[in-house]
Amino acid sequence: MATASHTLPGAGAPTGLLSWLTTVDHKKIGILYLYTTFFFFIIGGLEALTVRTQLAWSNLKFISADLYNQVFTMHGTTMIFLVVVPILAGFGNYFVPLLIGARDMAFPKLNMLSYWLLLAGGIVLNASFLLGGAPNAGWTSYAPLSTAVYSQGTSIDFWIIGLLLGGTSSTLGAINFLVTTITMRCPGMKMTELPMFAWSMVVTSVMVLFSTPMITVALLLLFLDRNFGTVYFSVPGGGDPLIWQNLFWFYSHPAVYIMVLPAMGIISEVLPVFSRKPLFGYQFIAWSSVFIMILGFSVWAHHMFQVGSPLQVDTFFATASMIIAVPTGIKIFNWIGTMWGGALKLTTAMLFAIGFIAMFVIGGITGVSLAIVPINWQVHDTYYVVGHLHYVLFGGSMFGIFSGLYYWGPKITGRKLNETLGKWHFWLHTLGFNLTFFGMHILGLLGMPRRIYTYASGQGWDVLNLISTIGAFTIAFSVLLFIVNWFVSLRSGEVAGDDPWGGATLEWATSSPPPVHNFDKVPTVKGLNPLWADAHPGEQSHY
Ligand code: HEM
Ligand SMILES: [Cu+2]
Repeated sequence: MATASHTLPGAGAPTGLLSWLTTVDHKKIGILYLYTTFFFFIIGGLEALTVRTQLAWSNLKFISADLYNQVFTMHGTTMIFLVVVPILAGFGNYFVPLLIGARDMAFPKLNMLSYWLLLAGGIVLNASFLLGGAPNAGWTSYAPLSTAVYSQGTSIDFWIIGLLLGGTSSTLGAINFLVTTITMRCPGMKMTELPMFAWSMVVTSVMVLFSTPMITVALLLLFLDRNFGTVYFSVPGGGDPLIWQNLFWFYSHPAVYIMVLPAMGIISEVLPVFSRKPLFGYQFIAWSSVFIMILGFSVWAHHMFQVGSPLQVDTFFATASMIIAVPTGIKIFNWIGTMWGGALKLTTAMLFAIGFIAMFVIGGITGVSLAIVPINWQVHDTYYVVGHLHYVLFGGSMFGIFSGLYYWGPKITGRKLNETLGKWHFWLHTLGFNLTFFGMHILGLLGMPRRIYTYASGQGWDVLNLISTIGAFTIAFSVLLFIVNWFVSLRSGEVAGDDPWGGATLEWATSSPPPVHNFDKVPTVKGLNPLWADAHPGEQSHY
């Protein structure tokens, strides 16, 4: 970054290590978030490759069973708590103030603290590998498996402390996003006319504030059980392990939306720009997020159909889980409506946005099937679930994140990414993704349990597993292309200029990268697409 910045706007801003360590500028904090979380994405990806190598064929012993448990636990934990949740906060940090025409976040120092807490959480979690063994009870760490009786040593304590740090980081971040959007919008911007990404960060932040306390409580109780002799989760002591499951999922189901709503916000910015049309059905997309937020709090027990709840309880959660597909469907139709009849420009950012829709629909459909109790009983804890969750979190969130990196990367670095390499990345990524995860649904139906270390031959599982492993290495190769592209473009990519894509929102009204104070003159806006209205005065009329 430093090498090229002197030729680009935004020079004059202090650089050097100290400036990064002490920064309270939302853009620099955003960059720190993005680089840190991408680094964890690489770690989580290497863990995934390890898991896939171990599972490539029956009866392999690539790593020991004990290490396998640590690696798959750290893979899931890392991808969720150190990659997808915080990378979206990183985008939020960089872009929410720019999108709403503000000079910074409301609480810059709190913002800095959020970042450092996240980094501390990541270090604690990963340090466990060197300090007696990494967490090994799965990313859900169900009690009683995770209690001191069954998990001796300190690995689960590292998990608890790491997650508490990450949770505090995301709570502070949520407060900051809410106060920033409520109090610091530029003149003329109504709360109900926020750019969709900023809106999605508002809704997400409300979810974070209501859900994170639940996992915080669960983690603290587990810590007490493990270290101070309490018995919250111990049946012989009069406790109940289901308390863990309820508290954990009361956070972790909403967390699915915490991980996907901002990604939906990103593609809601990208699709209109490359369709050359305003976002179709803005109000529908905006309010369906709120509907998802509310319903998202009443579906958690669809992860617990096995625990022997009364029929009425299961019916309630099954129904609520199916209803939540409706607002999601509304969004999908409106995105298609945005593209319909548009002058589509299939840039890499646009391809990833379209890929998001296609993959997320598959994940949504398998999700609805999992909400049907008898099906759930059949495929619970099998690879069907692993297939489903990756279509949602990888096909959804990660595709949205890559779309955002190609779309907003030029704003951050001042240079465009190479589109040819970008397209190679997209197609290999999508091919590899489907090779890796589609067959998992079939493996699940064939009875392959999730989280197993190895399996016997002759069950019809070998070939599908081999294909999945080949797919995983294909994804890894495509991500390598992205990394090369990013660093090469940083040095010698085409200079982006203020508005390389003909965007409609305020971040494109300032230089790339923006100056420290973002806007020389705080803009005044009217309507949903301020720059678009300037550039195409007539075209706003059909909106
Ligand atoms: C290269 C890409 C990836 C590959 C090849 C991959 C592969 C896998 C595999 C094989 C498992 C099952 C492990 C087992 O049950 O033994 C797994 C679990 C999981 N993965 Fe991934 N994954 C990838 C990316 C991601 C991403 C991007 C996310 C999240 C955003 C994610 C989240 C999870 C979670 C939450 C689990 C569950 C872990 C558990 O059962 O406790 N993965 N992954
Ligand atoms: Cu759920």
